[in-house]
Amino acid sequence: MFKSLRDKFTSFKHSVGKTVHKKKKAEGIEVSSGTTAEEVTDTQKTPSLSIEKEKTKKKEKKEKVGLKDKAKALIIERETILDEKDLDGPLWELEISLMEGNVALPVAEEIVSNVREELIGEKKRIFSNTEEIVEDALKDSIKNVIKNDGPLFDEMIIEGDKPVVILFVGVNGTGKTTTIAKVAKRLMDNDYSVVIASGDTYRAGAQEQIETHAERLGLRLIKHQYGADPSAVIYDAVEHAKAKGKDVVLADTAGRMHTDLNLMRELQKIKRINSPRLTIFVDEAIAGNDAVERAKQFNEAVGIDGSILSKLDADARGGAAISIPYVTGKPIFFFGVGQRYEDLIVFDEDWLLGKIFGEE
Ligand SMILES: Nc1nc2c(ncn2[C@@H]2O[C@H](COP(=O)(O)OP(=O)(O)OP(=O)(O)O)[C@@H](O)[C@H]2O)c(=O)[nH]1
Ligand SMILES: [Mg+2]
Repeated sequence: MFKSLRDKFTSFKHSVGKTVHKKKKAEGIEVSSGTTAEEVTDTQKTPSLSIEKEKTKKKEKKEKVGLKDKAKALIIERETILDEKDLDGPLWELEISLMEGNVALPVAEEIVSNVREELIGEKKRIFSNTEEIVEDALKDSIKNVIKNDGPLFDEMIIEGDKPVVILFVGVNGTGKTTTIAKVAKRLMDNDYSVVIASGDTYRAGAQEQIETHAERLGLRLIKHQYGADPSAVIYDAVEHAKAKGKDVVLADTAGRMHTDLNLMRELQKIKRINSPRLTIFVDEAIAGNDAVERAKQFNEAVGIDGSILSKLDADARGGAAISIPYVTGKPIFFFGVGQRYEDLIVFDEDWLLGKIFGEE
């Protein structure tokens, strides 16, 4: 998980570290040549002193010059670390690396620009290690692109009028149905009552698949015949939930391409009729930039409130996790990290940053 991004960030840290080191070395030479002239002039003023006195004086001067050197070096170090020109190369490499890690172009540009801003002109950090400075800058930049100040999933369930209707949408095979089962399990573990609407009346086997999950979880499933209007199935599930005082309706839908206008209209109709509290876009992390593009298109066509990114366990790159919140302006609520019901992780900035920068 995130191995590729982690490796790329490590290489960026080394690259900046090397640049700083090189420049320090170059400017260090400048410091010693600057102090020699002063030393020579001072020594020339003391030809008549006795040898002993001369020795003591020289020692004192040496110490004085040493301190002066250090002070100068420190000032130069301030300037060394934070030079825009020096960072151009590493930042360019970073941008390429981010794109190779499946980070979408506008997101990569934003991260690079944030990192540039953080690294240049910062004087308070001069005493830290360069790689730490760079890692902090990267972390802050990523935090900046994934942050969302909206309400959390759990808050919306607690505060929403019951039944809270949640619609799951996305392209084929990305994990919608499995994710519904995972979310249902999580809600049940938190003492919410759940009804599932079998809104995929299109794909052969879809109804049996979700029925199996409902049976395993001991949940009521509302379904119609294959070919039925999904809006009507979901409507019935909502009516059932209202009648039985259930807390949450989780509505499945058939997978569809974002480019299929008719099927997108069908989702708009489902939304119009059932007014879901949340429309959640589900996609798989391994789809990388395709997932980012689809998230954007579903958001534009149907309007999403957030995403769930499945199959993070199978994704070595990780770019979609960073890109989707930025590109849609909507949060990621959960990550799917396996095929079991408990393989659902609540989105958390620190967890994500820990995975990207940690040791796995
Ligand atoms: N490794 C892994 N596999 C997952 C995850 N989520 C779902 N899957 C698997 O992905 C496959 C497709 O999952 P579904 O839930 O059927 O996907 P869907 O979006 O409902 O598919 P359609 O209904 O055909 O559009 C199944 O084999 C799931 O077990 C996950 O987080 N990690
Ligand atoms: Mg499905």
